[in-house]
Amino acid sequence: MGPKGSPSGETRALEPGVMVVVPTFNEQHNVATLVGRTFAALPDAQIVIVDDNSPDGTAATIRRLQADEPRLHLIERSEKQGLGSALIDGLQLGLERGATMLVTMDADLSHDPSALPELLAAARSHDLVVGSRYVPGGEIPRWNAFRRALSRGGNAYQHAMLRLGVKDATSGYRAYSATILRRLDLPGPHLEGFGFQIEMVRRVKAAGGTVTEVPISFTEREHGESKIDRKTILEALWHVTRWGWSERAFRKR
Ligand SMILES: Nc1nc2c(ncn2[C@@H]2O[C@H](COP(=O)(O)OP(=O)(O)OP(=O)(O)O)[C@@H](O)[C@H]2O)c(=O)[nH]1
Ligand SMILES: [Mg+2]
Repeated sequence: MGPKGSPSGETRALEPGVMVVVPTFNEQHNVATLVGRTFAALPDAQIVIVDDNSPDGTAATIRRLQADEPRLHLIERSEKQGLGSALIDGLQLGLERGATMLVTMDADLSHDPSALPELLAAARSHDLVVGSRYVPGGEIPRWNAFRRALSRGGNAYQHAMLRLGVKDATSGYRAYSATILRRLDLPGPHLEGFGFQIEMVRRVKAAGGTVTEVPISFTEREHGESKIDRKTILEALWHVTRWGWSERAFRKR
């Protein structure tokens, strides 16, 4: 781990296998439930929470849970540094600890841990499995029209520009094989908002990895605030446009 944070929690006695990476910023009302449901779904997995010094005391809640839970780890970073770098730090910890499959999952219970076994089953034959709202069987029961339009619009745009062959490239509920992550040579330059998710699909495909989607039901958060903002949307929009045009220019040459 670099100077940004240090992991805590004992792992030596545990079998490396699945590491579930969960970034948190002000998720105090969600993390305990999330941790409980995740271990219920995957008793052999380990979880790493990557917290950016949440003012609401999310890290203190995790430290309390760690007291009798050796499968739970915590990376504490000194300030809010964005979703992308939080995920990278968690994935790198998982690789360092010898995990063979690495899951990323939001802390706000939008991603139902009961879908984990299905995600991991698909990850046995693919390098990246995306939990998808837009394949048959996927759904978002309680989203308002604005969020639906934003997500649909973003995915239509990434498809038009990049042709990644993934219907829900912005979904953060995923499973990666350690093999493909090692090939990506993390961290590398990366985005910080949800554009990070699109970027990771590109990186996996560019490295020769296989990608598939499994349907998920995405639940709107009940507690805490969304961190999505205009800067995040513009960052993604700008980079997708830039990647799309540079790939077109490259093909023309
Ligand atoms: N460590 C860390 N975690 C973050 C940061 N920004 C967001 N997160 C976490 O990343 C996950 C996704 O963020 P959300 O705010 O739920 O974003 P979203 O799902 O696009 O928005 P909603 O659908 O409105 O919830 C959550 O677990 C957040 O707590 C950050 O800067 N640092
Ligand atoms: Mg959310």
